[in-house]
Amino acid sequence: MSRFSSSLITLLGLFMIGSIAQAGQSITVEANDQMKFTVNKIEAVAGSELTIVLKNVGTLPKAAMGHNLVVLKKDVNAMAFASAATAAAATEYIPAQMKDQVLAATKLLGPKEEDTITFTVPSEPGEYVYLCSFPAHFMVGMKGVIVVTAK
Ligand SMILES: [Cu+2]
Repeated sequence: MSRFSSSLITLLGLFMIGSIAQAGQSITVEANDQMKFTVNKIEAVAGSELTIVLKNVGTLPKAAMGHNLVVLKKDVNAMAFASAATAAAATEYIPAQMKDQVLAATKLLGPKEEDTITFTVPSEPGEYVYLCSFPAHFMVGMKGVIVVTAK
């Protein structure tokens, strides 16, 4: 393979990471050892049912590189949530005092594990942030947004 085509593939790979997953009803998101989600934007229609499958494709141990996917309610301060989560190891990094700000959340996954969440997309259009609440992962960009459009 030429150097040109391999860099083109790299470029396409980067493009894909930022692409929009079709608003369908089941979206697979991979989490990896680089502390990234492979899907950072999901479009969904208000009031519809959405299924997100989170797959941890990494190999590092759960205690060092666990991942989850937490969907926050509208206008929740994601940075505040992530900060509080660092002290919530006992509850898989979902801080008990902020549990009511969570729309849906997967389990905390170790390497090669996966979990599926199904929830009803809010009726209010707008942007809903999702993040990995494992310590420091949100800060390095392990996050995305569900863009809810009116039906
Ligand atoms: Cu993570």
